[in-house]
Amino acid sequence: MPQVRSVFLSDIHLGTRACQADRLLDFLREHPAEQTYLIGDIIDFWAMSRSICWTQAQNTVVQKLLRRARHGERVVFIPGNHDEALRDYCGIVFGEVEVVDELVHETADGRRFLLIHGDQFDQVTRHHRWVAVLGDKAYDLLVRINAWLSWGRRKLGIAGYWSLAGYAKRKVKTALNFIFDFEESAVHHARERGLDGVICGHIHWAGIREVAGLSYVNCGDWVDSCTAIVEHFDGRLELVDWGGMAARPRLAAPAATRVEAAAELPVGETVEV
Ligand SMILES: [Mn+2]
Repeated sequence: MPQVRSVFLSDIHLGTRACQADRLLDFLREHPAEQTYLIGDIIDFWAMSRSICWTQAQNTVVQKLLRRARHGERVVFIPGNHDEALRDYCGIVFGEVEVVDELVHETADGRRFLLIHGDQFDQVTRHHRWVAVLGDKAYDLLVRINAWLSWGRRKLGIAGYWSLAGYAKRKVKTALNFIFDFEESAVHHARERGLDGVICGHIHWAGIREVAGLSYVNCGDWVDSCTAIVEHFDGRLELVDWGGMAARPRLAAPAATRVEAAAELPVGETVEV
C-alpha cells in the first residue's frame, strides 16, 4: 500500500563513493508511493568518467526503482547535468520508466509544479558568473597571488598545481548569494509558465519555502544530507530528513560502519553540483 502520493528525489549520485545508497534504500522501503520522480543527477556520469564506485546497495537502488515501475507505480526520470547524457533520450520509456526533460506535476490539492533538475538556473555552471561575483579585480589579484604561491611551492619542492582561484571559486559557489539567485531564477521560470511553484534539486540544499509568492521546493541530495520531498494524499508537501542519526536510533549500528567508511574518503573528495 502506498504510504504517500508522490516521492521526489534528486542528486543521488549513483556511481560515486559519497552516494548514501543504504539510507536511500531504507527510505524507499518505508515510502511506497503512487509516483516517484527522479529529478536529476541520479547517476553521476561525470564522476564515473574519472573513477567508478558501484556498490551492491547502489545496484539494489536501481533494481528497486525499476521494480516499482514494473509494479504499476509511475516512475519518471528527469536528467540533470551529471546525467545529461540521458537528455538525448527524453520522451522515451525505458523499462516502464519515463524519461523527460521537465514535467508539470499537479498535487492532490490542485497546485501545479514545474519539475526540473535546476542546472538551467545555475548561473555559475552556465556562465562562470563567479568571475563577476568576485569582481574582475579580485580575480586578477587572486591569479597574481597564485603565481607567488606556485613559485613558493616550487621552491619548497611541493609537487602538483593548486589553484587559489579555483579554491575561491568553489567557496563562492556555495555562498548564500548563489542560493538566493538560484531560488529566484527557479521561481521566476515557474511564474512565467503560469505555475504555482517549482520542485528541483541540483544545489544539494533541501527546502520548502515561499519565494516571491510562489512555492520553491528543493529535494536536497543523497550524498550528504539524505533528504527527500514527499506529497501526502491531501497534496501537502513535506521535507523528509533521512540523514539524522539521532532521529533514527535503530540505524545506529549501520551508521557507525558508514562513518568508518567515510573516514577513508581521500581529503578533498567532494561532489560537485
Ligand atoms: Mn546537478
